[in-house]
Amino acid sequence: LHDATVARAADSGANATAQFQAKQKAAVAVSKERVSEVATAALTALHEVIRDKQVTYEEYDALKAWMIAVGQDGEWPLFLDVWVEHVVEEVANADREGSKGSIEGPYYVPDAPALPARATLPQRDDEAGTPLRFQGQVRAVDGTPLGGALVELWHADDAGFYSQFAPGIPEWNLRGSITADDEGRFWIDTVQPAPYQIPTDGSCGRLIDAAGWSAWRPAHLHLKVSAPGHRLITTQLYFEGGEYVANDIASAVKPELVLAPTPRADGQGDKVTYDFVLDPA
Ligand code: MBD
Ligand code: FE
Repeated sequence: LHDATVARAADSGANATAQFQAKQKAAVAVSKERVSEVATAALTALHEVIRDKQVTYEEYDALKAWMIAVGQDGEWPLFLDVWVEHVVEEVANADREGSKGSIEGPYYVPDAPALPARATLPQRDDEAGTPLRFQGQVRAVDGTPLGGALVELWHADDAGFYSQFAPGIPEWNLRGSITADDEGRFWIDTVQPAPYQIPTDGSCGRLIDAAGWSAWRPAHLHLKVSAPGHRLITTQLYFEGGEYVANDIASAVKPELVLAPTPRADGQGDKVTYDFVLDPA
């Protein structure tokens, strides 16, 4: 099923690079001391791997060729978000008391269409997939409802493709910025996404193939939830019993983030409730 159509790296990888460059226009100010501290530690860790694994000149040249190709394919955002971001997220969110975060990944686009608390995500007339009603409430850690909270939701379609990154999908398909009601509640109608396969025809796919790894992420919803005076949380939600939940290539599943949807009374697909708890800013 999931092999029927495979996103081309040339599309999704390069689009992720362009998208990242558009939002990262200004240089980030980091002190010389900090750059030296982190860069020295990173290089020292790599030197240790070379000693420990007795890396050969052949392997060193293979690495060089591969790193050049990652850039040519535009797959640095994909590579970094799949294999590195989860540890950055772990460090960034270690002190949170509220909901668990997870990685953003390469396919977020800001300013998706604004929608009310009861909304249907933009989708095609014949959008494939089981209808899913995703509902819940946004609260502070002390339980206070956060009226007017913003719930940004984006996810892949029933074939595992993201709008604006795979070709032929309407611009804002399955992307929305939902404003919760006065009690922080929201009811969003969408469709169940499919698992996501890392493009097989690019450099990340070549690494996966060469190492004999799985190329898959479990089906997931991406979210950014925010409210004035509170820390924005970037997270993902998964589906109990779904393929790859236990072996996500991006290491981004946490037990607290696994949903268990149930059939709706009207027989029109599934529903699931998930409440978000935001830390104070
Ligand atoms: C995705 O859909 C994703 O969420 C991540 C983190 C990496 C690659 C594809
Ligand atoms: Fe994703």
